[in-house]
Amino acid sequence: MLTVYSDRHRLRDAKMEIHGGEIVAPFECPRRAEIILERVKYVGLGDVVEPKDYDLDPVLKVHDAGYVEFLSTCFEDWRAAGMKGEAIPICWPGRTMNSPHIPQMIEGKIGYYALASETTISEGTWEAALAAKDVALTATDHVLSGNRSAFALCRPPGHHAAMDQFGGYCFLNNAAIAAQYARDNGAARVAVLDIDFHHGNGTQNIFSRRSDVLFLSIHGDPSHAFPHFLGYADETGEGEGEGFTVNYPLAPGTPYSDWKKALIEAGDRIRDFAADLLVVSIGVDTYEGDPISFFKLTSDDFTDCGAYLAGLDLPTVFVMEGGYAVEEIGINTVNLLQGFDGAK
Ligand code: B3N
Ligand code: ZN
Repeated sequence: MLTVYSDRHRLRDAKMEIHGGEIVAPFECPRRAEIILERVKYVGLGDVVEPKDYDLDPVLKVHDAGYVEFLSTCFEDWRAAGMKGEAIPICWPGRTMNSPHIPQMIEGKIGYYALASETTISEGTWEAALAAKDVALTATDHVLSGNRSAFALCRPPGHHAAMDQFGGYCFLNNAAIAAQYARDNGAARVAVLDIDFHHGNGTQNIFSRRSDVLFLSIHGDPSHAFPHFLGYADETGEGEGEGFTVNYPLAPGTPYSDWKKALIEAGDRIRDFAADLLVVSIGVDTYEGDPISFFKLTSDDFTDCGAYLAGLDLPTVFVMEGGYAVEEIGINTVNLLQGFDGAK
């Protein structure tokens, strides 16, 4: 399988995250992508290529223009306002302030465009996010041109990024950008299967009113896990998109045997939908040793999952999302991709 990788991901190197009332080192760090790349090369998964450059058009098909402008200028504006650290939201239009106004002051603006406060915008974040979308689009082009699969080794991840909100370590929604690009370049029906531990709230937000993109997510029950407010089983899509969003929230401690039942149900839905192309948001924070999650998948389970996905027999783009057991992230990610390749 081809891997698309850019070392520009290193430009996203935040120094802080808020967790447990403390400022801690970010779980989402450059080493994650480097370890995955090392494993890709070590096992000889296939060629590794640099991404091509794409402009902002594919981004603006799924993200709000004001949001994109905000992301591109946020860090500069933050510093210009005299702030010394990384840009971080501290105030939102919460449930009692459902306001359409976008403040001019950067502290208000970042609150408007944020869905959570653990994720800062640091110097270089925008450039790294742009490179990640190029990685996803290059992998998608590879599949659209007739190849069976490609692995987009994206970093920063994307699936929490909504039309106009960042958070959960995500800025641009790489999987959604890839799915929309596939729609615009020949695929009439696209399925996005999100197997990261966390619900893909951003991808759901982007496609929930659409019937041409089926979104399915298997994740930690949001009543116990981030992103807390989306990912419940009763969210099934809206308007024309009713029935095209499918959520499988699973309990703390879920082992692979139960997780796979949800995977098989999701696979059946993808078959019924008759997708032309599959985008897999691949997160390996479902691993039993992940420091911020609560499923119990083993390294071998990822191989089995990859083999199952191959059985769906669809052109498939794998887009990297989460996974924080850094020492095992390469083995787990590449096991899944090898499982897919091995089931040819
Ligand atoms: O959910 C957390 C979190 C939970 C447990 C932690 N421990 C036990 C150290 C630490 C953090 N933080 C909120 C931000 C999570 C963002 C998740 C990003 C992701 O992987 N999305 O797929
Ligand atoms: Zn995750």
